[in-house]
Amino acid sequence: MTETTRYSGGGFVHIKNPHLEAMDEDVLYHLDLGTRTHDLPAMFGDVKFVCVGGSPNRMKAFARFMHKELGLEGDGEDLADICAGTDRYAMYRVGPVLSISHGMGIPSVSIMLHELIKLLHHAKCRDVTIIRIGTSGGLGVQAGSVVITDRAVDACFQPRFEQVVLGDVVVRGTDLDGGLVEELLACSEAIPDFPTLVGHTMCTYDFYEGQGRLDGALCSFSNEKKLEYLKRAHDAGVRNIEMESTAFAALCGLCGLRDARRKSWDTEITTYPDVLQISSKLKNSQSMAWCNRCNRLCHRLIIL
Ligand code: R2B
Repeated sequence: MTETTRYSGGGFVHIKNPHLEAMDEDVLYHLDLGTRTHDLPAMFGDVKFVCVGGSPNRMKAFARFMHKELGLEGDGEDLADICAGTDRYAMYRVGPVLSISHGMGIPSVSIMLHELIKLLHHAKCRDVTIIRIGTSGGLGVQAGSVVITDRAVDACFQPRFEQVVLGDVVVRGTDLDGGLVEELLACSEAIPDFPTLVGHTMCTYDFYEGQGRLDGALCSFSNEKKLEYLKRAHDAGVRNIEMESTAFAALCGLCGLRDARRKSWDTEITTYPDVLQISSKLKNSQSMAWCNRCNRLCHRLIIL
């Protein structure tokens, strides 16, 4: 089964679940939020940018950085974790920006995205831009490169996200916004010491065997087979490997996070091994980069 429907609803975030309307209350269990317990429109109604990434600490650091960049009052050191009542995910709000961790892998990012998308819907947010940022393994690219994902593909190099629903395999598309890819690439031209390229991102269900690693607890293939697979991936246009992109692209696309005016971005920006590049089109036209090795900002570029 392939679902190709796309919503285009005036910038609102859509949920594709007829059951929700009949429910008195929607509890966002893993975010420790709910429609009865929290005034979601008041808390989140003016959110315009959502940045999601794997690690809670990194997303906290990103929120602090955003606090400074936006010139908000205070030093940003005491930002509260909105999801503090649960230790599943961490969420910080800084002006129009939400910074949220999603953990590792498709199941974790998928749970977070279901609840985040419902949150944005209940809060009546409009024209929301969502960007996944994170580390990934580069394939045939210089270490430290930024890969702007033009296509999220599965481990068979197909642009699809497969999920078993009630015993059937449901296949969803993983389209990303080509206009945004070009825009981000153009931005990268201002930073010659920071290699940036466009390529396909391969999403796997496993970090070890699933990504051709020889050092897991199990390994069922030879080094030659590994190299042959990685070469096939490279020939298919894959330039980096991670564990969330297909679910991210499918869920965001289906729920209208790219609206009819194409304002929203669900492009991934990933890099390996030490630099996390975080770019966001903010009101001051700024973007930023975080160095995982020294745990501080070490690059900066200007977004068009
Ligand atoms: C990149 O890094 C993590 C695995 O180390 C995983 O979340 C990913 O996609």
